[in-house]
Amino acid sequence: MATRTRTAPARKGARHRLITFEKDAATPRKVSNALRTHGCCVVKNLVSTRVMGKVRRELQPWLDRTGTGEGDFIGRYTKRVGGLMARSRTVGEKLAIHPMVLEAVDAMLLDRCHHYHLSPTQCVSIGPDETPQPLHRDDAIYPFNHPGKPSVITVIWAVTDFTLENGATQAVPGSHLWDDERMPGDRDKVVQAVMPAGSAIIYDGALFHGGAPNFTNQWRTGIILGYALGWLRQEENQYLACPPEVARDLPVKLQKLIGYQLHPPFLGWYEMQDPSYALREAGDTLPGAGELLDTDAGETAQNLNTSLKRT
Ligand SMILES: O=C(O)CCC(=O)C(=O)O
Ligand SMILES: [Fe+2]
Repeated sequence: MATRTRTAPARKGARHRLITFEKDAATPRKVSNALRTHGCCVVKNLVSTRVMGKVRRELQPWLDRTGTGEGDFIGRYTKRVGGLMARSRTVGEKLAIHPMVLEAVDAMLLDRCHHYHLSPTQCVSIGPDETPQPLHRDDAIYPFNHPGKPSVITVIWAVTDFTLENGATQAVPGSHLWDDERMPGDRDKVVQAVMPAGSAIIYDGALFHGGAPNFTNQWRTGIILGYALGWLRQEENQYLACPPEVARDLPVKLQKLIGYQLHPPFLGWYEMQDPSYALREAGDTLPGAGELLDTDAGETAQNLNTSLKRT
């Protein structure tokens, strides 16, 4: 008897949305899959309120001595403090190198670079009466066409609770797949990353998003940590923000993430050495030029070059 095969109904395009994971369900694979499909996801309570309390105490003195911004994009009722690797030990050790986040970023960026770097590090405190920030793409600082492979992954950590009323980040799920002509319009669904302190929204830098208006009388504080392909210039100048005399005391993993490491084949050298050389105490003599191009790294770069030319 002939078997009849049923034709599967045509697959509709994925309905784009902001998925929220509980901490224990948020595996790097699920997070990176959500980023590929929807461009963003929220992970709730990724660090404890105790950790966020520490972050808040470390950053409050910096916020206190910082004025509000002077433009519609950065916000006229919003305070921004950068240089976070030098200004908050807890942001560096508990947020920037959070293992789950790094594994998810690995999955998103490591097919286009040997390693990635921290790009912007910024505390964003949205004050009462702030108006919406224009929706934008964080990766617009680089001249890549959209849609394309991700070059930037951004994480915004909630230091205070993020609510609908106090300015929880707005995002347009699926917009990371749009071309360069399309801008968010009235028919596009804008969602907000409502989440308790200690949670984070993670998104592809190509996703349209922005700060939201703050209708309350409290400050909404978040921390932006962006990760960019290791051969791109970092958005924030990390070597001024976290100079060698400060970076010297940080965990090696963080030093590397800041950029104190050579990207193969020999990008970013200092004194013809790996830039971690700058973290040593200076001696009286200068080193002889290092053979920076080690064969393995050179091959990696070669493979990357070949695959990049295909994309
Ligand atoms: O603070 C926020 O919610 C978003 C800020 C942002 O996207 C930016 O300044 O690039
Ligand atoms: Fe942004």
